[in-house]
Amino acid sequence: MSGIEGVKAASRGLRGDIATELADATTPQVTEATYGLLKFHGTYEQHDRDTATALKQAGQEKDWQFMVRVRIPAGRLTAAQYLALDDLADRHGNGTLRITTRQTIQFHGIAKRDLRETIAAVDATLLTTFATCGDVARNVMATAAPVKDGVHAMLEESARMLSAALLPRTRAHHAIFVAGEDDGTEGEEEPLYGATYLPRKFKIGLAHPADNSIDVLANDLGLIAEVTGEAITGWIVCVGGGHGMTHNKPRTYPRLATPVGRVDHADLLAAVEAVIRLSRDFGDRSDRKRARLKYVIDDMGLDWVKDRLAERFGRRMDEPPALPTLAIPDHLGWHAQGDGRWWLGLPVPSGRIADLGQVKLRAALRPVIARFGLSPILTPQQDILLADVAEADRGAVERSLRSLGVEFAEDRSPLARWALACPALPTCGLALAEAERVREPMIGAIEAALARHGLLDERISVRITGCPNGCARPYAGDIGIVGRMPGHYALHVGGDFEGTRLSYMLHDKVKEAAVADALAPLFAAFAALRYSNEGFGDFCHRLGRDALLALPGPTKLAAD
Ligand code: SRM
Ligand code: SF4
Repeated sequence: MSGIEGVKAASRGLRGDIATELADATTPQVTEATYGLLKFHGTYEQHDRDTATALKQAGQEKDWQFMVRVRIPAGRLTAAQYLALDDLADRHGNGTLRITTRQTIQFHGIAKRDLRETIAAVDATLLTTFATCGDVARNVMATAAPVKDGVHAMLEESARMLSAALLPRTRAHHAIFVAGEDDGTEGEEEPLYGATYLPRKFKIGLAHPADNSIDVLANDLGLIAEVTGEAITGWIVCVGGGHGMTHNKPRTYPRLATPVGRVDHADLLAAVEAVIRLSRDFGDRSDRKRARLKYVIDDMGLDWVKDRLAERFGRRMDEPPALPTLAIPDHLGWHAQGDGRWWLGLPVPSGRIADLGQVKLRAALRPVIARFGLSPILTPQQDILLADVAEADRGAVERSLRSLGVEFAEDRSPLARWALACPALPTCGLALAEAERVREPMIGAIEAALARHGLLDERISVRITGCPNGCARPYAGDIGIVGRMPGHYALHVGGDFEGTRLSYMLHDKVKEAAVADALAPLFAAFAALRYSNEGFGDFCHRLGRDALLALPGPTKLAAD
């Protein structure tokens, strides 16, 4: 068993020594066991990696700090919740809110002494940080589009229902972070999770076939709605998705979820619990690198999985139909909701809501959301939708945002609009290279390469991560740029925009400044040889790695 299994078992329902350690003002850090348990409560201990070396040389402590993540099913916030979170970013955080690729908000830079108060303040908004990290079912994703029809209402409602139903039963979170003390109990029973919770994180996403913006097949459990008229009548159950892998360790790999069944809408929760129990019972608890459900599926085979699922569901699920065609609509810009109101989708580079130079996005969002009573929705593309804008207010909303330099979708190229980048340095302890901080120059260089071939208006997705864990889902989409070592990236191509095919690695260890050069010959070939309406990822898939490598182009891309 890996070390954290013992910590979980002895934790009295995720209490451990958290309360005592948070109350200890003599150190800015926590112990390893408490670090592991705190994740379940929604926070990671980190340090500022930019200053670490200088502080060490000066014989000083690292700048220890915490990241806090909020659980926001389907990315839905009320105006009041958004404003409360915005306030916290100044009160205890680093002055930014960061929209994540799973439709949540993260705060960075929180000191240990402020951790309890920060988490309590989030919980006071009727959101929670509980079960956003750790070995449990995380934030439940669903399409962000606030279309006012029966199907979208059911998607949102299902995400909220699952999110609430899958929260662990322990009262530890409330006791420690809201009431402010360990209640001393031995721990409550966890009917779904059991005493040691899951072997690993567990991710759930709900998609409409016409809107796979959540990348449904990247989830441990992806559910695709079966739509009949104005209602969702059933779900295709797809299991075993995930992106995490380790460079040079082929026993770890990204995988798309596989359809294993179909259930009626009324059985949604029972089906989800059955899949969670499958992961709970068979995930590898000795090796956290191979503990995700995807490895159980591949190691044991689909027939075995269906049998084990039937035992946990109470009967066999219906055989799944062929996967429907999945599409990804553009949620940015102005869209009619269908109830006389509008939503405005704004691009947020890397999801970082901040005031940067002339672009004062954070300062602009606050008054607009408050004055017009807008409902913010966070998207899996790290963007924000401002919903419920009255027709008469559209001009005023736009003017107010523009006055503080906010960029609209039409101000950015399609490439920039669809690009994702994970936080990486300086906060992520696992980052091997930069991501968020090189997003703009990298996108700029790729835009220039596209422009040379008349491709600037192409809808191409680029996903940049600082390491192979895949937090910006780099192995789906058209182009994946994956941190390999400082200043160097593995370049992946050949996935598809719709998230239904994984990419392959074209080049390893490409220098940061050479990423656009490595793509340039591909763009030239794409412009000359593509089929009409063929996407860039589809083109790279059709030609294949060998043909792409044979294209004339720069030869010196990689590190020495
Ligand atoms: Fe992630 C770990 C950030 C979505 C796969 N992820 C981390 C940590 C907590 C680093 C750590 O363990 O010390 C990162 C915190 C960095 C920081 O400074 O904030 C981190 N992951 C993120 C976010 C914020 C990226 C973003 O750009 O928005 C996303 C938060 C989602 C949320 O709100 O819940 C985020 N992470 C993802 C996704 C995408 C998804 O789920 O759709 C993936 C790929 C899918 C998957 O799970 O396989 C992902 N994160 C990982 C992994 C690899 C897991 C694996 O099975 O190997 C790790 C490393 C780990 O768990 O050991 C990781
Ligand atoms: Fe950190 Fe790697 Fe995730 Fe980026 S992909 S946030 S570097 S763990």
